[in-house]
This record gives sequence, C-alpha cells and structure tokens, in this order.
Amino acid sequence: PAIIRRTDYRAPDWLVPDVALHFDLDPALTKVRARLSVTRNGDHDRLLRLDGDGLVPLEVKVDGRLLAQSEWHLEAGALIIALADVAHEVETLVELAPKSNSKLMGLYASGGLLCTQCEAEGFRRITFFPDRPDILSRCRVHMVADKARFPILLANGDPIEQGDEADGRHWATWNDPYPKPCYLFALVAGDLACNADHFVTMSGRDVQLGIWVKEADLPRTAHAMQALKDSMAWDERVYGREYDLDVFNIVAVADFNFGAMENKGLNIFNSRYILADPETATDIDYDGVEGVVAHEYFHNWSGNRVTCRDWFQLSLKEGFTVFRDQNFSADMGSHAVKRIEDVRILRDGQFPEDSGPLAHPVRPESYMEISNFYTATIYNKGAELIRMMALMLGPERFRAGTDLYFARHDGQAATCEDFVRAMEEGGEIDLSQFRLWYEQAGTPRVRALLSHDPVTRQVELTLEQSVPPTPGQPEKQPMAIPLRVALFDPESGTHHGDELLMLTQAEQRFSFPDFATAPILSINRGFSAPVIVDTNRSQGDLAFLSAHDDDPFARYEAMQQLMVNVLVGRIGGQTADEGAVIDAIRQTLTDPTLDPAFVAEAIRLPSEAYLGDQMRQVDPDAIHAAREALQRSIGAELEPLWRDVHAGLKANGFALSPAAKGARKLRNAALHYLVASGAADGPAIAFDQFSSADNMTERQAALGTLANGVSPERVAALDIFYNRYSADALTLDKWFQTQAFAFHPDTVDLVEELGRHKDFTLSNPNRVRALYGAFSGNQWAFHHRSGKGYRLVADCIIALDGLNPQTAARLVPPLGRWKRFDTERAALMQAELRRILAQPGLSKDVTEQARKSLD
Ligand code: HT7
Ligand code: ZN
Repeated sequence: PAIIRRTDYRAPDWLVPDVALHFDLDPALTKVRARLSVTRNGDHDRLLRLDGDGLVPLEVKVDGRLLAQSEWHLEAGALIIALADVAHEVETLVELAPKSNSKLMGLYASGGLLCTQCEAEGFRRITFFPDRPDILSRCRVHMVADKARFPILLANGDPIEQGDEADGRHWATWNDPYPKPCYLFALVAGDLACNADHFVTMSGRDVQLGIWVKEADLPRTAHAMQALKDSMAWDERVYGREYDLDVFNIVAVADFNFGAMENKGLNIFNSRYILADPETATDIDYDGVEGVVAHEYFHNWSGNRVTCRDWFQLSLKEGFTVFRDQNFSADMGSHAVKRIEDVRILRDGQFPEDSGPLAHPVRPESYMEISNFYTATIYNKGAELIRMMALMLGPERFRAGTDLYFARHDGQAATCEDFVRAMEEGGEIDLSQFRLWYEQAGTPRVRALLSHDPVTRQVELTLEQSVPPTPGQPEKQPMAIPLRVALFDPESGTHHGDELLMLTQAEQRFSFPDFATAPILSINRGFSAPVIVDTNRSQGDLAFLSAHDDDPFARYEAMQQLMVNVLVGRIGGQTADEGAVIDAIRQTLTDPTLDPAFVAEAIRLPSEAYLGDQMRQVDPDAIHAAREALQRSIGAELEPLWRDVHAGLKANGFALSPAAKGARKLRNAALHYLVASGAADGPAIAFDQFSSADNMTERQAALGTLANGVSPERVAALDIFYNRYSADALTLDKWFQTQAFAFHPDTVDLVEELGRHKDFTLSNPNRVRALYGAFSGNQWAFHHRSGKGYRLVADCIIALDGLNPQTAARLVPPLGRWKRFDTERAALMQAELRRILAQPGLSKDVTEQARKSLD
C-alpha cells in the first residue's frame, strides 16, 4: 500500500461548492444519485478525480449529458473524467448494499437503522467525490424510504420539506447552509423515538435539540440531554461560541467503530456514550457520556466551522477539542480529580505509544491508513500541547488567541501552524521553539536535581532534558518545557510562590535565594508538561509532599512515586520498606479536609502497565506478585480503617452529585483493599455489596473485586450478573470486560472460552473491545508466558480483519511492545505479528500496524 506524506500536500485541482444528493434507501439495495457543481481551481488542464471505494458508476453525466463508457475510467477506485471548461455539473448514480457493510464505514445498517460514518474516508464508499477535508461544499440531501420501517429520516443541517408517496414510502429533504468537508456528511433512517428539548442561545435563537434512540431506551437519555445543554452554555461562556443551526440532533447506534462522530447538526454516537441510568451505567459511564457529548458538540466550532486542511492536521481539531472537553468536565465536577484522571489516561495510553514502534509526532509526517492515526498521541498529547500554550499565555491572552483563530479561520480548512500562529499573535508570545512539540515524537525526560548551600542560603535547581529517539527521528532538539515549581519548607509545611519555569535548553540552572534550610521540591505541578520527571527526592520528601503539597496533582504524584519506588525496588529483588506507603495511605484516608474522590485516586496503587513502563525489561509475573503483595499488606495493616470507610460511606439512596460519586469511588476502593487483605469475610462483604447495590457503580466494582479471586461468590455473582443483563448489550459488555480484566490465574483460558460464548460476536466493535481490548490491557494475563494470550489476540485480529479492518487494527499495538519483554515472550509476540502479516488479502489498516510493530 502507498505511503501518504505530509509534504506532498497540494491544493485541490477542482472544487465542489455545491452538492445535491438523492438517496433511495433500502438495506439491501440503496441508490445514490449525486449532482456536483465543480469548478476548476486555478489555471491547469488536469482531469477531475472523484474518489470512490468499491463503487461502480451506473451512470455518469456532465452538464446533463450521459457519458459513454469511453469518456470516463476508474483508477484505484476513483472516477476520472476530462472536463473542458471552468465549471460543470457532474452527476453519478451508484448502488450500495448497506446491510452487507461490515466495515461500518460509509452507509451501513445497525439494529434496523441505516446510518453513515464518513470520517476519515467513508464518504467515498457512498458516492464518487473528492474525499479530502479541504473541499468544502454546501449540501442538500433528499431521502426516500419505506415509511413503516424508516419513519424518521435525518440528515445534516435544517429540515426543509417532507412528504408521503403513494406506495407506502415517504421522503424528506434537508439542507445544510454551511460549507463543509464530506467527512462531516451524515444521514440516519429508522424507527426512532426522540427526547426533545430546546436551548436558547446567547443571541436569543431557539434551537431544537433531539436525542434519537430506540423507544425502549428513551428513559436512558436524560443525562446526555443535560450534558448537551451544559456544553452549549459552557462554549458560549468560556469561548464565546454560539450554535449556528436551528436544530441539533444526536442519534445513538449500537454498532460503531469509535466513540461518536461530530457530523454537522447530526452527531452519531456509539450508544454507550448516550445511554445511562443508575441500573446499568457506572459513574465512569456517566462521566463518559458527559465528556463525549461535550466533545462532539465542541467540534461544531473546533472541527466543523474551522476544519483541517489535510489529515496530518488531525490534532488541530482533536487535540483542541479534547482540551476543551477536559476543561468542561473539570468545571462540571472536580478540577483536581479530572486532572489526575486525564494524566492517568495519558500515561496508560499515550506514553507507551510514544515509547514504542508506533510512536509518531502530534502532527505526523506520513501514513498508510489514516484510521490508524486516531491515536492517544493525536488526541491526548495534542490536548496537552494546547494546555501548555494556555498555561504559558494565561487565561486572557489564551482567549484572545482562540478568538483570533476562530475569527481568522471560520469557514476554512486550517493547519496546526495556523493555530500556533493565532496563539502567537493573539497571545503576544513567541512560540518558535514550542513548535517542536508538533514535530518531535517521544516523551521528554527531565532530570531535576535540587541542591542547597547553607552558607549562601542559596537553592539551585538543575534541570536536564532529553527526548528519546523514535522511529525515523534518531536525533532530537531540546524542547520548550513549562514546569510549574514550588519549594516547600519542611518545618512550616508551606512554600513561597508557585513559579512557572521555562526549560528551553538541554541543561539549565535556576537559583532561588534565601533558604535557611533545604526545601523540598514540588515539580511539574498540575502536570504542567507531558514529560517524565526524575528527581533526587527521598522517600521522606515524597511522604512529606503526599501529606502537605497544596497542588492536588503534585500531592497525588508524590504518593504514586512513593508507591512506585517501593514496588520497583521489590520487583528488582530489594527489600523496599512498605511502611512509608502504608503511613501515607493512613494519613490520606483520615484527613477530613480531603475530597473522598481525591482520596480514592491518591490511595490507588499504580497499574501493572505503569510499573512495567518504569522498568527496562517488563517482568509481568514479578510486577503482579509485588503489586499483589503490597496490596495485601495495605489491606491487612489498615483493615479496621477499610471496614469503617466501607460501612461509613454506604449511601441512603442514589444520587449523581459529585459528593455521592466521590463517596462511591472511595467506598469501592475500601472494598477492594478489604478483600485484598485476605480477611475471611471479604468475599461475603463484596457479594453483599454486589447483591444489595442500587446502582451499577457499586455492583460492577464488587463484581470486579470478586472476579479477581477464586471464591464461590465469584461464580455466583458472574452468573447472577449474566442472567440479569444478558438482554442488554451495553451491560453484557461489562460481563465480558470484567472477566477479561480479572487478575485470575485462568484468565487466558476464560477469555478463550468467552470468545466461543454464544453472546460473543465479531460484528459489534463494543463486544470485541470488551473482550479482546480489555484482555490485551491486562498485562499479567495477556503476557502469560505460554504465549497463549498473544495467540488469542492474533486469532481475533485475523478473523476480524475481513469484516472490520479498522477495529482489527486497533488490537495490534499491544503485540508490538515485544522489545520491552524477555527474549521468549518477544519471540512469541513477533511470531504472531508475522503470522498476521502472512494472511492473504490483509487490509492496509492491519498491514501498517503489524509491519511497523515488527520494526
Ligand atoms: N472525529 C471522530 C472520529 C471518528 C472516527 C475515526 C475513524 C473511524 C471511525 C470514526 N468515528 C468517529 C470522533 C471524535 O473525535 O470526535
Ligand atoms: Zn473529536
């Protein structure tokens, strides 16, 4: 397959200012007639090229004249036509079979609905069109369908007209006045019920809001609707952005390759990010709904009104929009806890990507298949880049920068460079060196050494930075790294000031006068830069910070580092003292000033994957053993406290307030440690919570805790859960996921069995992710020394590739981390990658991921 390079970008030869689409919809055979007004872009004689993927033109007309077959040809699926003049009208007719579309790209069927997914290159599976994001067209859509099966017909923009035909069919016309790239095109046809509401915008316009789902799911849409209205108000208040159409519709579908899609005026969602009620959704699910609804809504400005010039600029819309949704969620709940959660997501998902064979810059240089680049680097590291700029500029100048960006590029297809320039000009700052963050892959490492001279009372902070080599980038230049720093007086427990230091050189020294005694360093406060910091802080310093740091992230971080030091020491065979960890947890648990949600984060042990990332060579068995042992000690040493916390936080009735969510989070953590302690009644307490809970947060946590063990309660709880929820796909996913995540000695064999379960299907991406996605994130089980875990995932990739290559390709990266493991495991992983690559007819999605993973 061909490699596409960023530097090959050329402006389009032909533009398409207007398009009219006519859909005769039927799951077995849909006819699509497209009328494109095309205009020559500049003075050239190049042919018109309309991308197509699997399409056969049944008719091609130019200016109303039917072309003979000799007047057009197909080239790699694209339709090529010679045109004489500056402007023409080109019309094509194609037929599609949505119900056989298992890739879930283009027009497809899901649970009786017909729906579309066009980003990144799905529109070319619907009709012939220049499928690139810098072609912006006004689009009118006419749909005809059987009225009984498809009573609701939705598309982008505003509804214009609708009517009935004589034969039981009906039609609707929608018009989107905003020129948009075709990846934002959408239609939905089906038997849907609507949660209808409205929102009055800041200029007084009344916008009709609709969340469309299966009738039975209507009671589960209230949280999504509230999130939508909150997002609309927040974007007006924080960024001055107003919604621009008369209607905003959201549709939930069961089969979806991703979380959701921001199509103009018609967002299409994976149902797991719309449907929520206490019986079936955890607090994490509720937060997911709120965050994804906000994310897609915010794209209306950061993505739709200002879109991307080419797919190398993907982080322009995704990084910025993730930054926006993170801040929105922080404003809706707790800033401290949200920052901790977001950093954990970055460290668990993006740091490993940045240190492996698939590492790429936030603005990549090349790709084979763009779907493989919807990564944690583009999304989450991209958001960190925006966050650093916001920090360096401060709130007012950052807002001036975003105002300038939106004003300057509204209606355009822009680049990451355009964004940075708007920040520079609007925020009056020089970002020359900062631009390296877009170019250089790899997580920078900062070494911070603090020294104190009692004679001069001078404190010196030496910072050294290095950026590791990554594929195609052996040498790196020093980055501009903003580090928030404070120096604590260990006597008083306070610090003087909170400074933003700019580390711009490979090595730099910062001096601080007038310290009688050596202070304790608090660095990268708020996780001001997405870097790894190594310090010379003692366990005593970390214990101090874990009790006194007034920056919640730094306090959490000190606690984590304390735990990491003990665990890494033990994994390396040293007898690292666990007393400091237990004391710090006791102190945190009994500090009445702390928010329970923060406490739950702070007392949590680092994940096995994160511990693996701290080691030169990952030893999954040693990591698991050390972590379990520490967990057992913490559980046993503090057993009375865990019992008190667990009993004391039992709620009287369900609420979704931040306080109620925080209490559930801490109560579940207490249950976890209590069971880990080995207390004889642990499984019975967990089973009681499982049985008596009035909400999924507590029920699933209890199930997960039991699933880790081998008690009789484990089997009973899993059976009860299955029988209660087997008819509800989203909740049944939790049953698969819980078992795949479990620290159970037989997880590998259980996953093999679950892959043959009657409710397992490769045709639903949520189910595939619930079983194989979760399993490959379970380091101890996936890296079972037999290699069986690798074989199971490779078998799934091979089976899935023919059906849904995008979802198959997302399962490849865990197999690519072989360089970090022992030679036996590495050989087994490589063998599976080679077996995948040897499959005939392998998709370019999986080919790209597996090839790079072998390098
Ligand atoms: N912008 C959306 C991306 C997306 C997508 C990408 C590849 C394949 C399927 C997809 N569905 C949606 C999602 C977002 O970031 O908002
Ligand atoms: Zn997005």
